[in-house]
Amino acid sequence: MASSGASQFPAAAHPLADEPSDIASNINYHAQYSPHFSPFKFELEQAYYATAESVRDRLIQQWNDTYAHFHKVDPKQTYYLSMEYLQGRALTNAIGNLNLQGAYADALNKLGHKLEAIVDQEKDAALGNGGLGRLASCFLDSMATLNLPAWGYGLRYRYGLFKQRITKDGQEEIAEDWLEKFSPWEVVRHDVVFPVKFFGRVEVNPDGTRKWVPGETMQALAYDVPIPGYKTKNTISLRLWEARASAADFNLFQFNDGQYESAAQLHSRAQQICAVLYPGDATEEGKLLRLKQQFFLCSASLQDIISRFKERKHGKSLKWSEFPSKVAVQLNDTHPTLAIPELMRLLMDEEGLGWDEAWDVTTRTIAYTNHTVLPEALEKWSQAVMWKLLPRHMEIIEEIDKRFMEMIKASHSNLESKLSSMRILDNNPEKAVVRMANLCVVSSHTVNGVAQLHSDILKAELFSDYVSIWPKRFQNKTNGITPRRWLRFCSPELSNIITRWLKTDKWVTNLDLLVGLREFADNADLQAEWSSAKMANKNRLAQYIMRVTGVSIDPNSLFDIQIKRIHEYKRQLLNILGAIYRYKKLKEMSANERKNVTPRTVMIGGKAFATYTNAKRIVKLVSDVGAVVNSDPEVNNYLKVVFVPNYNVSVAEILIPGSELSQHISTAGMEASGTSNMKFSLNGCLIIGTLDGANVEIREEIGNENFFLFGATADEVPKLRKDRENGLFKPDPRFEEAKQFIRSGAFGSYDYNPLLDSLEGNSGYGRGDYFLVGHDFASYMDAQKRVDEAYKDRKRWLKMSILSTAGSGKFSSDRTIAQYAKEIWNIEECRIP
Ligand code: B1H
Repeated sequence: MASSGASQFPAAAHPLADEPSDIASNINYHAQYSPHFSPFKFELEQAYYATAESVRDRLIQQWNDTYAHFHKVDPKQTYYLSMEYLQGRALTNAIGNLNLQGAYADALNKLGHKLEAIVDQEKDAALGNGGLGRLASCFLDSMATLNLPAWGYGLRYRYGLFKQRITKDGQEEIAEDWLEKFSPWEVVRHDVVFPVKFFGRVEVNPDGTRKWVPGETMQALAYDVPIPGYKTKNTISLRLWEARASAADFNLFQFNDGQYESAAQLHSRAQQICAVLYPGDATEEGKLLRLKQQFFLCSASLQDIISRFKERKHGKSLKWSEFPSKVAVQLNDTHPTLAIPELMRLLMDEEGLGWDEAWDVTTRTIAYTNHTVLPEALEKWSQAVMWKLLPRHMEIIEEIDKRFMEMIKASHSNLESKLSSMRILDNNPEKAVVRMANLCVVSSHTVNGVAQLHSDILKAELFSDYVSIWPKRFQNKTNGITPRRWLRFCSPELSNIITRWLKTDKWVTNLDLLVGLREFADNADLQAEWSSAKMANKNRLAQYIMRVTGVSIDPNSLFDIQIKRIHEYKRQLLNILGAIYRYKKLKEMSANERKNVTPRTVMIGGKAFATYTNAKRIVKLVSDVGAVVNSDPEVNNYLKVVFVPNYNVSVAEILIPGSELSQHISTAGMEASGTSNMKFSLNGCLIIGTLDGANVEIREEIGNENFFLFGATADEVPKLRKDRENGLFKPDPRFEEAKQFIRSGAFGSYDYNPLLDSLEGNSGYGRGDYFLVGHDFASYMDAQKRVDEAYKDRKRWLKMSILSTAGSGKFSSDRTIAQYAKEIWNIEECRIP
């Protein structure tokens, strides 16, 4: 690494060799000399930490080389700002990316351990809620693999996403302590610390400029997580900020006076900032804390970015107009919107730029990704709370709003009547708010949606008025997933088959090569291999289900999976009502009739937000249905229903490779993209789904005939809702029968009425079947019939499965990130020699 001080940074002490015996001695070294436990223990846990540390040694070497190279070349860099990262486990991924699977397995064998058992020791890093967080993690993997000069920025939450336990009452949430012992993957950078300010007031300087006098100052301390690329030395950073108070803020006088709590007040306030991922925001206190988190991420990251920009001038004079040619900032949804006023403030108040210059730099630097059109997820912050926490930023936001209005009046007077909804500030006296999405659209050079349909809806609906002002600002970047974690490493069996048939493993970084499988889709040899790999994955999944639920499932049945956050728009209710109807029909059949039925195992997993009551009722209903069905000897050879507890990244890595059918059945127009649909289809799993989000593009790629389509389309939805309100909806008798069966008490005495009532009546969100479960039920059941028929024809099913994988090339996050790099960030590869 380049050294700026007098002394030279030491060269690598000794290069790390790749022989199993060298690796084993390195693991031994860590077990002895990086002790975290009492000496002389080398059980699974100790072996995991020592193994991880030996891998980390290699990553640190590559990491330093990458940083030094970026420093020397000084390319334009991308900074990805996200409140969420769902990293999952790191060990298998790191060993795989280093291409040392075999060597590590051998080394551990020598030490009396099995690699599979070692990797299972690791806790998931779950610093995210769902798709948006996992997308950020897939993006980091692709940025490293594509050798892009990029950084991820986030928060180091003490407690990530809760652990879900299923009890007789349904879901129970438990704090998940991913740092209980420590994480071998993070490196604290004691020299990377920035002050982050809150509260206070704004003062006017003698020259008329403005100055923020904060009421509270915290320190942001950097923890870096290495992100290795696949088969490249480039290793980039995920920089996670932790909040600290400084020693000077500890009131020794009060402490000595016995006032222990007030003595350490600032310290405990600092701890709260990164204590938990997305604390419930129902209370005023909770809202303030979430806003503090968002600002903490934005302020610390921008100070870091600016200091790097200054440091890399290499003695040349600072030209702020060049900032956007060195820095691209991507906002992962509106959660880091405060980066906009904070960059303006830093440039004006700290660096002395005027408004116009600062605005030019800011708007050429920042780009915004929208991930949802759901009204309740569009962030609106109370102006009162904002004035209190960030008075200077509110001044800046008011000025942006004012200038925006002036611009409309001056040059787009046709839009004047739309101003009240286009403005950033909503000054409704009942509840004055800042609309974060509007602030992002007005202040970014590019706004993108995450799938074609979603981007079209953004342009036609949510942001339509802005499109006429800035037609070129709006883009689509269809999401993607990393083929490393989601095929190469989670299903080595299938990966090896693919490599053998394509005669190359280049598909791992060039996923389009999978189309080469198409010509063999009918080949009996490939089908036999495919089938046995799938069966191995199904067996592994069945063992897992047995271990965590005690339910025995038959690997010869059709494995049907829906895993995602529990939400009414994702319609787990449609799935379970379908399973309930299936169960009822099985009960009515004779033993002989049942013999024609395709046996199924329906697995549903996902977490419900702790205060989302209807989502929790759905979890309870699925578990109750499972309890009844699975213990019914008459039918349980033909149907099992399992609620898979504590769905997370590692569980997905077991479920997805073992799946045959997966459900992506949201009300059309509501799921922005979905990304698990891509993971399933990449793993040769067929999709039953609506024309929503990325399903549309998946179906285009793999072919209509390989996709079980049903349901209303996005443009039909508004009229169907109207029709319902006008009493024009005629429910399918099967739908009525399934609901009635629940009401009859078939699944116990729990009160499901609120859930069933949400499907009744005729108006309103959360009532009157807003999500159109009733409307889509008939076509859903028909599509399920087609699934059952198709599964009976083994060859046809295997062919469809192979064609799913073959058609999934487009959904690599490498493709997505290459498009962001070229079409939004304007950055290029910077590979270390
Ligand atoms: C997505 C979110 C989200 N969209 C608010 N929006 C949050 C909104 O903590 N919050 O306040 C957290 C997350 N998440 C998802 O993004 C979409 O629903 C998926 O369809 C999409 O695939 C994913 C990635 O783009």
